Amino acid sequence: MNHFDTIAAIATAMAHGGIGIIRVSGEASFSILDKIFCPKNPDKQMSDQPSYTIHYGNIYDGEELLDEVIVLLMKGPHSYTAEDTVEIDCHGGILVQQRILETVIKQGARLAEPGEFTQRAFLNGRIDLSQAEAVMDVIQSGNQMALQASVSQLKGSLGDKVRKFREQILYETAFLESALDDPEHISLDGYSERIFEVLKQLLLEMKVLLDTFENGRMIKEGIKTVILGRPNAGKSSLMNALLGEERAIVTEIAGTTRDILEESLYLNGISLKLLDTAGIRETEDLVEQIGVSRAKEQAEAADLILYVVDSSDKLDESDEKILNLLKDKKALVLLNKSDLDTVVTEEQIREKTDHPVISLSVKERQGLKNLEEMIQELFFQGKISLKNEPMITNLRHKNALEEAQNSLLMVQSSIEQGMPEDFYTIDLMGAYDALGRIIGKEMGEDLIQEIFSRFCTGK
Ligand SMILES: Nc1nc2c(ncn2[C@@H]2O[C@H](COP(=O)(O)OP(=O)(O)O)[C@@H](O)[C@H]2O)c(=O)[nH]1
Ligand SMILES: [Mg+2]
Repeated sequence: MNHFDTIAAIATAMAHGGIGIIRVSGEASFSILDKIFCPKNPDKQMSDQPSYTIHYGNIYDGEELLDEVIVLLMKGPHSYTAEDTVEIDCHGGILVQQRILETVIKQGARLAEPGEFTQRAFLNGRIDLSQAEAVMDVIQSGNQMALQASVSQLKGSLGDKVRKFREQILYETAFLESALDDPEHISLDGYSERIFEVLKQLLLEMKVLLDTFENGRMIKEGIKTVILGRPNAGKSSLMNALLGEERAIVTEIAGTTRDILEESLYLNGISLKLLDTAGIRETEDLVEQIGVSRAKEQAEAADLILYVVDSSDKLDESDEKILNLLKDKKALVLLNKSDLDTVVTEEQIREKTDHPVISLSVKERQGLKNLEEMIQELFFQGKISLKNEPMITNLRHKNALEEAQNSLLMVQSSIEQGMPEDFYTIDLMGAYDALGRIIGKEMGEDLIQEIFSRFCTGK
């Protein structure tokens, strides 16, 4: 257990609300409370009270009554920070919270840095760094799936997996080292073949984990969904229909949308970053030309393309160009305006592309539900079941995991090239250290500081 000074901060949002919470953590938190808190029964000393008890009373700054509060006592190590912690629940005014905080500080606490409570939980060994980072992700989760992924990481699913990898690597390194030190008693005969298999299995598991990153990123940031199509196909109408509001201008004039419009959409537990674009066609209009080239750029970076076709109008060379943009992409072809006499059939599209085709009428609100289900299906096989499987949602973790992967690949190639065994250990340790950074081992203090500084105050 480390010994730190006592810190304090307002933990609730800096706005007027029902309740405000001032959080105090560190060795002096109970004694500070005794100096400013007068319980209903004035004979009670807070420092003598058992952990996990709640007490009613008043907070004073000297003689001045500040507020009527209840206080929560949590003794270390069974608290968020693993230190003695006090939470003062006061009325949720900004001024009253600030006054109480000032009083706490006057009595010897220091104002906490952003993320410092969580940092202490980490430094005191209650949680690893991946869990600490998950705290922030939980707070910032914008959709149900992101929340599930963050909570799973908070519970330690990623850290457990990483520790398992590390244990295996350490075991092999230790074995190698002892064999090299004591060749008379420990034989390395056949070891290269054996460790090669171990590495193969490890690399496979790492790949499975790395492959979750794309989904993880999309869950966290939203699936970048670009609506493409010829002018007047109904792209802006689709955008509006999905959003449930008249966000984009819709007219029967081709070339209405020229710039990219971006909106977030929350769909059955997942988030879409929805982009409406200018219709793709050959045009003399300069502004429209820019719009078209922007649409193409967006299409390249898209996670998903919704290609809207006006099925009442026959396909032309612009459609061929768009179909080209869909190659190697996740895409759905939407045959819109099914309420009109249609000339483009599903079969016709299927001859040109393997992407799923849906007939719909945005105007009549027909087929939209089907579209939403298809999107779910396309990305998450329709299921939202990542409750216990660890997932990578954080770029820092991804980079560390890739570094570990590369180091293990180096070991494999040393084996293949018939290098002596002592060559393996450096890269094994490289992988071990890289993995360690995910959970906050083998990491410089400045980097750790950097990570926690992105937190909010009071957390
Ligand atoms: N009949 C019919 N008209 C539609 C449908 N969807 C869009 N439209 C009309 O098609 C025209 C062009 O729509 P808009 O959304 O601006 O197309 P965009 O150029 O692709 O953005 C407008 O007059 C819309 O009302 C549909 O499903 N059926
Ligand atoms: Mg439009």
